Amino acid sequence: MTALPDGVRHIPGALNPQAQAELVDEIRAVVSQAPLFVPVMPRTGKPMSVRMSNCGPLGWVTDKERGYRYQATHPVTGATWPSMPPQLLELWSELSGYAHPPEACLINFYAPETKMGLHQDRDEADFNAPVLSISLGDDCLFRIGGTKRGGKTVSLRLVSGDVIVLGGASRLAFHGVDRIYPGTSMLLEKPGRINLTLRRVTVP
Ligand code: MD3
Ligand code: FE
Repeated sequence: MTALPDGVRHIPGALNPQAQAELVDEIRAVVSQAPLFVPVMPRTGKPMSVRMSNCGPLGWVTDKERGYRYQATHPVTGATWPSMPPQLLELWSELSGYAHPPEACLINFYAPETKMGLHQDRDEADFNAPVLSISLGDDCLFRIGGTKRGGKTVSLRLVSGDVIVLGGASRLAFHGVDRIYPGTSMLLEKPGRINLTLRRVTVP
């Protein structure tokens, strides 16, 4: 039994199967308006393996020239992001412990071979707000460490319906996704995983 780093709260089964299915329908509707795009690394232009979209007033995007940032419009269509489904706003008010609404919901889609390397999330102006993550579809192996690269890390299997809230000391922790376990969930039509991260971007 390994303890999670300070500030990490894991809520297994926070969403029941019906709530998960409803959320997947909402995300499908979002992605039909705001198609998944291929994020690329700043400067090198190297594509990441995860596919992304967003909903809410702001969305996280990245490209070769301008790098990581939040903006109000889709990088390909130029349209403003679809609004955030009410279910997500409710979950945030129940679980975040933060008095102001989230501004961005980043949608990460992981096909079976996808990984996400260890990184910190520091493109937001407000680090006092936690990040709330929702897992849907296949299980994954998630890893989180401390605020310095190369420190000790702990691994955690995240299952569809799980929520993790990353606040306090963990808000600037290094974290990543080492692997997806295809075929562990029947929620999605195809193997893969969706992760939603709700974030406050600006200081209220
Ligand atoms: C720990 N997403 O979008 S969610 C990301 O499963 C990201 O898609 C992963 O890392 C995913 O940036 C992990 C869990 C998570 C999200 C944000 C964090 C963990 C975090 C911010 C700070 C510390
Ligand atoms: Fe992250």
